[in-house]
Amino acid sequence: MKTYPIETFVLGLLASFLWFLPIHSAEAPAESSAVKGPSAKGTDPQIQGEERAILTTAPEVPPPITRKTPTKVIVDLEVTEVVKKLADGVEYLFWTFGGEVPGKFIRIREGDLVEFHLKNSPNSKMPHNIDLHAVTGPGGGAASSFTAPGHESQFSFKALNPGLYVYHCATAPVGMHVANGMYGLILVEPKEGLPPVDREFYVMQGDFYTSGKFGEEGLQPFDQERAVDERPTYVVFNGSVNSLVGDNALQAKVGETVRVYFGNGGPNLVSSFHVIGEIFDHVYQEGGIVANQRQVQTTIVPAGGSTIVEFKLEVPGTFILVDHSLFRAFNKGALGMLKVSGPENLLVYSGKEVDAVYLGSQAEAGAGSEKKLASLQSQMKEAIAADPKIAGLSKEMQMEKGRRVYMQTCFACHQPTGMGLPGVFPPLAKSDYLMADRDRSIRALIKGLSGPITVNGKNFSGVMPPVAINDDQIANVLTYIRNSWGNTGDAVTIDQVRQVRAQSAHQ
Ligand code: HEC
Ligand SMILES: [Cu+2]
Repeated sequence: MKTYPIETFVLGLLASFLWFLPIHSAEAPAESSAVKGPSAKGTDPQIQGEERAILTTAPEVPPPITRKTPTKVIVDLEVTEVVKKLADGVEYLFWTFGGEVPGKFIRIREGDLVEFHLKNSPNSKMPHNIDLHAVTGPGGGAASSFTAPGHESQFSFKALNPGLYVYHCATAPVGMHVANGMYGLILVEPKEGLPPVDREFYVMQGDFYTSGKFGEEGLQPFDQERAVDERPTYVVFNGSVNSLVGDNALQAKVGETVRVYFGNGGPNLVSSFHVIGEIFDHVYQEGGIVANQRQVQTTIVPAGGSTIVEFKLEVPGTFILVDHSLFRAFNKGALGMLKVSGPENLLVYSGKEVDAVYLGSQAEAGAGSEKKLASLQSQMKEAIAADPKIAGLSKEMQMEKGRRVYMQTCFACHQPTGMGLPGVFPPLAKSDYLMADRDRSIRALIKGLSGPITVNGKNFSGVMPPVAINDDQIANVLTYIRNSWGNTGDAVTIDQVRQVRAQSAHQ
């Protein structure tokens, strides 16, 4: 913490120093030296014609390239700094290539000459640039593309090497620009193309560092200390928790072969990419262009790296994409879904999908809850306008928020149904112990609970550790469990939680 202001100062100096360089060179009559080379500009006889790259937003991928000859491809990419959803109720100021995280997917062909136009929105506060790992040249284009807000830079490169490459911002402080979402993928198709498949998807992982804990609501600032310590609050696919869950799930059909272009923006973590219930038929390890592995369960994807996986879908159901470092998947957001429709194949799979169904419904309850909350929020606005008596609605809102806390923090032990596990985790559904004493439950969440207790006539002697949630979340989750699964009770207020916290601090 103490070094933070000094560091900011130094980085600030560095950034303001860099800032001036390109503005001056942009005023010079000639283009910067990086784009002058004969291989990049002008007279390559093989380059025929000119086209504009189709850029797509994840999980979409531009169509395969059918051209048999190299051409000049113009890429237009705008950097914007935008507040968007990081998780339900949580917002973050993302820095983006093209308005979304990850940045636009760029697809070109080996041998193409790329004329890159990087624009930085006039609304941006920071200068930005781009380092494409597909570029052969100093900084991967970074020095030639440094762009102040309201400016545009242009540089060209020849795509010498096929492969799936990460691009990212490389402006100081680089870690922070990447941590704010400045990365994407560029596919350089080999001359002979990639084998045809039925569907292609674009999924990219990234770690995020916020001052507030996971799920803490509101606009969350970037946390430098957590980033340096490599302790992310969020690890997500495609820029937000639940970006590939529920209605946003990837869709495919039985019998199809899918290809996933998977990137890892980092800035810190290495991903153990896995699809629960599937085996990758082919892996193009580290995003190279050779399908060099078969029958892979989990493939490692370095920060600033990528992989291509292909698998055929034999059975219907929901398949869960995860970083198999599992707390990231279940506690930090690195979880997505592929929904496969079509006829059952009982010869391949009997249908007892314990894992898939369990995880699926858990995550879907989260997504459903988000929608309900949005509709309740707008209802509440209307209700306030029409009638000041909003007590009922606000309790319902608390319950929805509480359901989210429950699905993130409590369900693993007490089960999504609130039924607990006999002899191990006591039930919350119709629990006489829970409903008998509100303040005792508040205390249990603040301080933890251990030792023998009796719930509905059954004895439990386990340990519940104190849960890492704030007073608001405690009030909401207790309101939820005290009004679910057959329980009926009052809303628990944040003031009641604060009182108990103050009392127990004196004990
Ligand atoms: C790591 C597992 C675990 C997690 C996570 C957990 N609990 Fe518990 N909980 C327990 C255990 C074990 C007990 C019983 C402790 C004892 O025997 O004294 C318990 C007891 C309780 C009780 C009192 C007993 C009852 O059935 O009424 C309540 C209420 C409760 N938990 C609520 C929650 C809530 C709300 C959350 C999430 C914010 C939560 N728990 C998260 C394990 C857990
Ligand atoms: Cu940047």
